[in-house]
Amino acid sequence: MLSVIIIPTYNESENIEGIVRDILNLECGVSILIVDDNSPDGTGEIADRLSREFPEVHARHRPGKQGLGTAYRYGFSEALDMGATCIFQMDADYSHDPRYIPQFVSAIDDHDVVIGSRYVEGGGIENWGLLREMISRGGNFYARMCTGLKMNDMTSGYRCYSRDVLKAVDLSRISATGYGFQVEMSYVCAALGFDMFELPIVFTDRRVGQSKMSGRIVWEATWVVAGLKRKYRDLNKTARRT
Ligand SMILES: Nc1nc2c(ncn2[C@@H]2O[C@H](COP(=O)(O)OP(=O)(O)OP(=O)(O)O)[C@@H](O)[C@H]2O)c(=O)[nH]1
Ligand SMILES: [Mg+2]
Repeated sequence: MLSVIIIPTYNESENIEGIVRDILNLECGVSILIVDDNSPDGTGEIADRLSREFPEVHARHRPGKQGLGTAYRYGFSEALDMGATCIFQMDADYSHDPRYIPQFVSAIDDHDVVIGSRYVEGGGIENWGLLREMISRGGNFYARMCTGLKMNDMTSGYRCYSRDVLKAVDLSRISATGYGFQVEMSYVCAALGFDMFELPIVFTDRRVGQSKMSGRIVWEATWVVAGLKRKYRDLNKTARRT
């Protein structure tokens, strides 16, 4: 049983070392795969140093910023090649508290996908401005309307997939590069009939460093999510369960 946590990074030099050490200090036997897009602030060099220090830490480098979604797609196939049995997604910026990792690891035994959810009982958000929370809640409302899924937090980027799920999903078809990626993955997993569980998490705003959130990412998510049902109508016909 090998759990691999994928951490995509772009300019996270102030966060990456702390988050990696905090995860390893949990001593829950997970490996970490950092996917850095040639960050100008030297995050990639820190990742390389950590990979030399800890055998559980692996660093991959892409030549330039290509978006979160493609970093995850790349990380998923690398983690599958490493033989991972469960594959996490996690941000480097401390929004995703490592203390939940053991709960994810135990929940993935009983479910195909575990989503860290801010919008179920026991979950929440700390230190976000009103506008940011409105975009997130509005985005989830919109995603529920467009997809018909009942999930409360489809845009959460703190999640864990079992190996079978990522083997079943045709990753080359996932087109969203930003936030829409989380919704597109959720939709495809549900359409394939996988069992998805929302684990309550408290999400905190990034401590340091700059957000990569942009109007372009929100716009991409808006049109990608609107087209999901149509794009994947073939999957709905072949789903194992509905
Ligand atoms: N490799 C790679 N990582 C990225 C890219 N864009 C964002 N990331 C990383 O993805 C994670 C989430 O990005 P954030 O900037 O925190 O975006 P966000 O969490 O949606 O926005 P905030 O809530 O404002 O922090 C962080 O670890 C980023 O460093 C990218 O193009 N390539
Ligand atoms: Mg963030």
